[in-house]
Amino acid sequence: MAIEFNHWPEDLARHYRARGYWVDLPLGDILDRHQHSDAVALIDGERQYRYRELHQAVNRLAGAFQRRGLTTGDTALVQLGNNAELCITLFALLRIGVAPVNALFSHQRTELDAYAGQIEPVLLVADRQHALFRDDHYITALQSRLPGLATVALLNDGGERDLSGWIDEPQQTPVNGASQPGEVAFFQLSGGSTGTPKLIPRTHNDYYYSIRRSVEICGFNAATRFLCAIPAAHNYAMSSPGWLGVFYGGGTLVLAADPSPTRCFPIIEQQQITHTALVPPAVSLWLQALRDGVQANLSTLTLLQVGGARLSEALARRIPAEIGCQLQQVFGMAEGLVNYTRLDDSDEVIFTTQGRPMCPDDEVRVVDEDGNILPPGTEGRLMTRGPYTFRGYYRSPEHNARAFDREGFYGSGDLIVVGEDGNIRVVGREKDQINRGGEKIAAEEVENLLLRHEAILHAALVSMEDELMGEKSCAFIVGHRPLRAVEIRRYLRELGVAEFKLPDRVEMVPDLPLTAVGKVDKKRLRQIIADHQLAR
Ligand code: J2J
Repeated sequence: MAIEFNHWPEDLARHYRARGYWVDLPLGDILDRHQHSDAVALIDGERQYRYRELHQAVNRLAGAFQRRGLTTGDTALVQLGNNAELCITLFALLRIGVAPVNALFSHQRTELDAYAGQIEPVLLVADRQHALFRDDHYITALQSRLPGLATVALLNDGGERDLSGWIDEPQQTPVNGASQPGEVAFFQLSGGSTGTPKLIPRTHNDYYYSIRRSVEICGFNAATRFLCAIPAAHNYAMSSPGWLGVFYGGGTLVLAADPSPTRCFPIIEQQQITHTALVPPAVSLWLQALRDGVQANLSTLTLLQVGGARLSEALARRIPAEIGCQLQQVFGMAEGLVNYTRLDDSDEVIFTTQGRPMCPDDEVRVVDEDGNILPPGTEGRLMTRGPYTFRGYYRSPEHNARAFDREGFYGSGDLIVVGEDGNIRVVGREKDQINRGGEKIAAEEVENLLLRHEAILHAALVSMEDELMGEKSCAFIVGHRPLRAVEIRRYLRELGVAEFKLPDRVEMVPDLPLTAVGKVDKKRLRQIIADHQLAR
């Protein structure tokens, strides 16, 4: 059975096909088109896969999954870090029509519970090296709640459920069963602004277009040697153009565990990396390392993409000057719309804007609070629809009613200004989210967890400025007794929540300021914390 999702209206779907955006090929085609190639597709530490080998590994794992009963229309919860197995698993699932949620490696019990509860997976793929999977407690707990979760594969397990063992199983069955190109290929994770993390169904057609067009704009080809050091399961790393874009173009993907200069500089030199993608805090660390005189030959690097959070103009200008490569700003979202500065744009555009939509049929509107379209050059809310922008979160009709307007435009919660040349500047945000150096925190999700603490009466999470991360989080708390930040962080850690969501600072207050309509006045709270920071 096909996975349910909100379809595009017929007339738009017809238009997207007529314009050649939707080509009705499954995403597995990205590898199939290189299946006879001896070029190196993937380098993960000491391991190296040629396209031919990668394709075979994918087929073997797809067969192993199929023999264990997985079939078209099933769903899977996958949590793997930046390694070859993540790529192999994704393609194997695509081959047999199983739609995964690719959780980030930083996610813990709370996040995985929320995703599993929504998709009711029949398969779990995880890594023994992740704290949650060091023993079987969490797996057993998940299975008792989700009786359909019959199949478990574990990286670094060594036993019968060992993922690498499954990848090595000789293929005995012909594999087939990819879902239809118009159907859901997998779920992406929303940065979120609500209590429960939302899932974004992405179809083969829409996602494949976003990859092909990204490859074209960013100039990826067989000579591209792309370093992926940001979380590979993130939409940015997968599709802008990311590692799927590298494979589409026939280039080489080099994986790294994290974007630190100590990790990445030697890899860039040894692997002759030509392209990579970072978030702004990583750029700061790279520039600092170079200023500190860290010896590194980065001369092969031609393009550095930066996205996920606001990049200051000052930092942007330092990139070509100090790293010696071109900068490309990327303003994207897992929900769809991706904007790029173009390789032949002027310095002015590249340093001061977040680029423009990649597709001529991306419709972007800037509206006021009531949804009225604003004149060009005015700051307002971003609304968008297009051939690769989703039409609804998975099983979330109420939230969708708020997130979309009547014409199917999605409101990203970003405040933007569109210049005369069409380039966008992201100037703020009206969603209740903290962007911690590209990692998104839904304030309500953390507040709900805080409210479960016996000594907490009220809680509000807001952003505060941070030189390196751009933003960090501060929790304002009304409690029965004074609570220290360490205590609160420990409490949340024990509940099982990604480390980046733990409040960086805690302020105990007698009460929370309210707006005229009785909502917590977060603007006031942000001001209070800004004043505190100034006073220090
Ligand atoms: C300011 N804010 C930005 C930017 C994203 C490519 C690149 C990034 C993402 C991503 C992605 C920004 N300047 N350059 O999926 O394919 C903020 C906005 C946006 C939100 C989306 C991709 N680039 N942002 O970051 O789903 O607020 O996707 O709405 O994680 O990040 O977050 P996410």
